[in-house]
Amino acid sequence: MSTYFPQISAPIAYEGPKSANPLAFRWYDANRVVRGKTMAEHFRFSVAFWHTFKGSGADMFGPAAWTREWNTGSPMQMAEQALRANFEFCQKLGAPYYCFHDRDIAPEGATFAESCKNLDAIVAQAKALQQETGVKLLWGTANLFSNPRYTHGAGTNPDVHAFAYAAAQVKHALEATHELGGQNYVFWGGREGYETLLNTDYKQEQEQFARFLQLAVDHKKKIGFTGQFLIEPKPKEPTKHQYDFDTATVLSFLRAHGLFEHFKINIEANHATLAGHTFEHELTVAAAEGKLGSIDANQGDVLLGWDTDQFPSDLYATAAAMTVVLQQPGGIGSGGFNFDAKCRRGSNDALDLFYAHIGGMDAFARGLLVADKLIEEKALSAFVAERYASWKSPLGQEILAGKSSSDALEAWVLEHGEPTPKSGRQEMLEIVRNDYLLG
Ligand code: XLS
Ligand code: NI
Ligand code: NI
Repeated sequence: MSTYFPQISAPIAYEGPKSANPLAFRWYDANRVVRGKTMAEHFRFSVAFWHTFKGSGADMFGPAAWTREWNTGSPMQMAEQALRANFEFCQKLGAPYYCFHDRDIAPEGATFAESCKNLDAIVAQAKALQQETGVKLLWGTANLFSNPRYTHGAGTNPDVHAFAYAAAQVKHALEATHELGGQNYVFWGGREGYETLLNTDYKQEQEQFARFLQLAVDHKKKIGFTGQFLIEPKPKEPTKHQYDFDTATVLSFLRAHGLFEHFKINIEANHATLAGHTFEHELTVAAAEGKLGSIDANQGDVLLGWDTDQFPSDLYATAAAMTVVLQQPGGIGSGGFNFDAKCRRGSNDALDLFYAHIGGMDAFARGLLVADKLIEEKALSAFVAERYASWKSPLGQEILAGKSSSDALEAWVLEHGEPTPKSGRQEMLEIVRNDYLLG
């Protein structure tokens, strides 16, 4: 195999918290067992092909700023080289999975047929490389947002021609994912939303979108794809208002259209904050319904309001996230932690890709250890359980069992008078949390 990362001669090793080597793990020890599972099993870390191998450092104010050795030659040569770089990178990093969009692993052709042909050729090579390296596909997806044909959306496009094109593209991307043994397939509604209601039939677009997803559900069954379908909410960007706004919105949409059983949620940290929530909030909403399917592990910047897709380094956020994941039966299940994240424009060296992923994996591993201890010692949960203890009383049990009535509650209040608010002890709990994070 050719070498795109000659600076890294051996797989990144676990050296422990005292290590001074930035090219080593301090916390992520793949074989360490936590709550009956190895760290590798808890996380199922994945490299996002688009950022890591197609990212160029370009932004709104400047073009590509990075030179990547695999980005030379014809579009198909570049695709083959980037693919090889991906497998070399995953192996050296120790990431067991990768994720892709159809159009970032293979170039768009002059016609739909040519695009399919390009994708099939790359999929055949990816299959061989997966076998050779043992690196697997966490999920595939279709890019339904970059090409100008999707300017007004894909499944929600006012032109049925564009809808049909998008459906055909999803069919092919799903088949590619199936061929590669992908464990999930993701729907991120890149331009499924609107810029202005002046030209938009909201109800019509909602119905179209449900049909779009149903077509994929039907095709999944037809080809025997047993992977999990995931929807990735995001409130805005690129459109002003996107239909998959947040987890609660998506779950309600799925219920309303008879699609609930077919999908779980892929939660991206930066999308959560764009929606005005925390990462932990979105994970909690999904897990409450057993719908936390997978995670796009990144973070935003509190001083910038957009999807900056930074690598995760905030230990408060990773510890909170892992507390939710650990408490969902089966944890992340057949999903994983995909680094949908990119280096800053100034981090222009291919080595930065290693630092970025190592830092992200360590941030989550450390979060896992903190969460494990918090849960084990009931550091927060004992307080929460006590806070709700009155619901265990006969009155609480009757209400929850649906055996109470407004009349009965009125009589009860007349007899018992005023409730007394107890302290929620937020500041005390923040001290406890800090003890665990720093301890
Ligand atoms: C964009 C999304 C995208 C999805 C996959 O903001 O995060 O990268 O994860 O289409
Ligand atoms: Ni994402
Ligand atoms: Ni994103």
